[in-house]
Amino acid sequence: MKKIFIGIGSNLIDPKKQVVDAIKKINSIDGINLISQSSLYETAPVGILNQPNFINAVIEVSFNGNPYKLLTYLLEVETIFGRVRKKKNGPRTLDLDILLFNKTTIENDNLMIPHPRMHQRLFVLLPLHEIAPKIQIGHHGSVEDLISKAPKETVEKLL
Ligand code: PH2
Ligand code: MG
Ligand code: MG
Repeated sequence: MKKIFIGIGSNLIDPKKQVVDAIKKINSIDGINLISQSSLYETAPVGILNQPNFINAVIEVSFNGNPYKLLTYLLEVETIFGRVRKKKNGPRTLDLDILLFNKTTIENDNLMIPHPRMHQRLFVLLPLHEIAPKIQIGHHGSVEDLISKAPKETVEKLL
């Protein structure tokens, strides 16, 4: 089976609801089916520090199209959820990132798979590990090993 993982983040306007509703919206798209979802995690911001905490989660989906088509759908969902692109790494109502798309490697200006920073971000690795404890992240190694090497971050699993 295909292994496609999507990272979800929000830190504006009821972030928990944004994430829960986004998962429903993604699952409602023709050709995309939700296979599993992590818990929600409350995480301290990485990068720009003076912004609200995030809610993060990771989902696994099946999809019968190519990564660019999936990206197009996810950008549409971000827009529907009121995403306005102002500052790189700044606050957002919804961020949807393709983390892994089977063993596909893509490196161009519009799309990078595996996601170029996922291997060093605990707010991605911990929810990913919850639903795919054995997964490999490109040439970086296994999610387990990467968690043990990642820089410290505040990541709290919510009930
Ligand atoms: N996303 C970013 C930058 N920093 N920090 C946390 N905790 N969670 C995120 O989803 C996040 C971030 C850019 O995409
Ligand atoms: Mg992101
Ligand atoms: Mg993004």
